[in-house]
Amino acid sequence: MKKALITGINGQDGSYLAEFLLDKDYDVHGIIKRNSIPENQTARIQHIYPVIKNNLYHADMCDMSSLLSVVQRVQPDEIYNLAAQSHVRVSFDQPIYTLDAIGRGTLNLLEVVRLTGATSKIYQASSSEMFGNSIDTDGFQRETTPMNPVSPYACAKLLAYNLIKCYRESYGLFAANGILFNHESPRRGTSFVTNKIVIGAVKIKKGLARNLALGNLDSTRDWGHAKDYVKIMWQLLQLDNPGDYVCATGQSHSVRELCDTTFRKLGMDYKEHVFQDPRFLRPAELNDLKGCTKKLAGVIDLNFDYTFDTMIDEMINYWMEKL
Ligand code: G4F
Repeated sequence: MKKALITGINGQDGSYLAEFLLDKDYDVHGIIKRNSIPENQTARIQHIYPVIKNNLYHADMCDMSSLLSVVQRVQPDEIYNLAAQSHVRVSFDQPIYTLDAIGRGTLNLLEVVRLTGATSKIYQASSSEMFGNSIDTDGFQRETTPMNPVSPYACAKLLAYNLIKCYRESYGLFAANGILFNHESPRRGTSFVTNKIVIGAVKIKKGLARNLALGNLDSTRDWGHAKDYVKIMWQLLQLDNPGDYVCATGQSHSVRELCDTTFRKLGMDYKEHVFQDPRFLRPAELNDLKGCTKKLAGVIDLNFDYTFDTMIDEMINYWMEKL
């Protein structure tokens, strides 16, 4: 039985990945940051809690000794580093913590593996945010596109990305970067734009709210489904050699289009409800993201279960029932 350790197991991606690995008969372990309300930390993994409850550890990416203790205890075959301060706008409010959790946190993990001589393969959750506003002439971002981060979050992710490459090349660690474009689901944090729009629209439909305040409506994103993407994380660690791969759908939509689609599916017009609130604008914006997966498709069979439309449908159905 293979052992996997997931940092951030209680996040959107961590929870889907844990399910996926349990289905593959992995012994799944996870790191959780302590919170004074423990239920908040396990909300996304309640359904698998009975199976993994003895494999959950309090640790923090900023506390190397806590990582050392977990890695020594679990001796994982595979480590998935998904923990982060993952909100781009918040990274402007908490730049130092964001850098610590993502940049130094990844270095802490790499040093634990190197110094203990562990043979664990490492997956790093790298991000399309690292590209900033660089776009190739064909409109896509790919592995060779220059990386010009425009937020503290993206700067921290780029540091972690480079550390993964550095430790792979310097020490021969099996360390892979998945450069994931935006990925969503009903489990997405409610302050990210997709879930914020779906929840806002459902509330308006049910008469629980009248309006929805958003930031920039003109940026475009390449939105895939988190469940499709966790499978890729695992596949990257099953390759003969570690590498760095873009994971995306290759299609982009604007935030405005997302509003239009969501409100229309609920029989409403977003223009009557959505307004712009400067509080949700960012000091610097990443305008357009669209990923090219040619390199990834060269090493694995790429087929996604969800489309943009079926993903929005799933999110709407979830919140129509829940609210
Ligand atoms: O949903 P978002 O907050 O995601 P963002 O900033 O693209 O980052 C997400 O994807 C990255 C991968 O590319 C991850 F690395 C990162 O951890 C995170 O998961 O915002 C998407 C777009 C932005 O252009 C933002 O300015 O939506 C725009 N937006 C407009 N109004 C808003 C809002 N974003 C949020 N969160 N809230 C708004 O009210």
